[in-house]
Amino acid sequence: MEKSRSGRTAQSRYAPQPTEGRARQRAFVVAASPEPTDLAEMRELLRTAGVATVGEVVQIRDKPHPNLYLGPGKVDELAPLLKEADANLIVTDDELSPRQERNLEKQLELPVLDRTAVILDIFAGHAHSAEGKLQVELAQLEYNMARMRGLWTHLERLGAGRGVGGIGTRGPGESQIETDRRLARDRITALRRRLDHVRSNRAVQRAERERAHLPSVALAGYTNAGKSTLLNALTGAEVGVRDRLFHTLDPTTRTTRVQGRTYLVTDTVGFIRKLPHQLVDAFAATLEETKRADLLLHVVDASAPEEELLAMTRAVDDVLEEIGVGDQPRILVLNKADVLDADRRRELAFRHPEAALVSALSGEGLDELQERIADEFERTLCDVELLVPFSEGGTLSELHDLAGDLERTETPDGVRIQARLPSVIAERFDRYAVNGAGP
Ligand SMILES: Nc1nc2c(ncn2[C@@H]2O[C@H](COP(=O)(O)OP(=O)(O)OP(=O)(O)O)[C@@H](O)[C@H]2O)c(=O)[nH]1
Ligand SMILES: [Mg+2]
Repeated sequence: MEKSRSGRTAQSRYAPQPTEGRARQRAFVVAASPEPTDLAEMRELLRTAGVATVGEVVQIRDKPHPNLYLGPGKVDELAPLLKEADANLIVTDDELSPRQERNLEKQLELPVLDRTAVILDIFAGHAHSAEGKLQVELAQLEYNMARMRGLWTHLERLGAGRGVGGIGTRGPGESQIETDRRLARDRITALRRRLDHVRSNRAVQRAERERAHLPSVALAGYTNAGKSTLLNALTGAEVGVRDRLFHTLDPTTRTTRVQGRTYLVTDTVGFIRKLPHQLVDAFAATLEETKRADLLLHVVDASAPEEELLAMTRAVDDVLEEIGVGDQPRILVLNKADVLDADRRRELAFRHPEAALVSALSGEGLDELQERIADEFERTLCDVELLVPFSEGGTLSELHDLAGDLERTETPDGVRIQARLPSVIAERFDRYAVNGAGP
């Protein structure tokens, strides 16, 4: 994880030399928080990014210090600790303002990375598809643009001090930053254009699926909750699964059959607390898959302690709200049941009576989950009576897929069909409805 931003050299002057047998990047994690926080998640993010954590400090304060993130006294205390731990990188648990970052770096003479930069770095490493890569680059550029702007205002203020807008106020720094910003803006425009192009391909695929009229389920949840494992278990897909954060970035959709009906399941990017807004924006199209689903499975890692489970659930709910899927029908899926003892199972059943307890790994609870999914769709089922001309063989086979059981009678005018279909889907067959018995 080299620090590289436009307007700076990719290799920081503090860049550590590779040392044998020791982690090359040795991070000291710091947090300013109103209450005691566990930095386990940041350690996990760093592990995913290939960085060792060699020390950590949490300062309890109502708000981060506006100039330094930590209080000045704490920063002084930190200096010897960094030396002792032989840290060559400081990582903060929150996104920093450009000013905080600059001051902290200057004072401690080590490169500083904030939470957003760490997450962006992981995304950059895990992006495989063309769309994924473009989305991550866009998020990174937007993050950097904000930093350049910060620096620019700072220089502008220096200039203004020397005489309002007169000769000598335009330092070389400023024009360099203006050039950088223009380049960054051009690149952002180019990226958006290329993303539009890539996305139109996906829109075509989606249109094909929609033509197939299949009801759809989306898996959403905290990163590492087991969404991809569940997709594989439900549909027999072979999506990559790993014990690391943000392993999946690209959406995958597969079909599965429950009680004779076919439906679609989509697995997509996971969420995290304080998810950088640049990523939410850049991944809007990917998250679209979640928005379009008829039903949401909110997958939670139930092996986490209750308090953390609630925090993760809340973080996911917040992002879902933010992207506009707040009131979609959903089922809470408590995953990783295989590692729970009897006490914890009882507690979960008591605290989350509406949730489905499953293990995507051992298969426990998956039949019940499939039934709950079927029930959700069942609730919206309505009876239809259709007359489909013989020439529309495709429509007939679609109806077989959708309805599972249906009654068909051949008449001289075509096939008469009685079936129960989800109402959203029944509407699409309106034109075949007979005698007002249709939807
Ligand atoms: N014990 C246990 N482990 C599980 C279960 N489901 C998933 N895991 C493990 O949890 C880790 C993460 O699983 P993934 O399916 O990659 O999780 P994800 O939600 O897709 O994660 P991201 O794509 O990174 O957001 C892997 O090591 C899985 O083997 C389960 O039911 N029980
Ligand atoms: Mg995944």
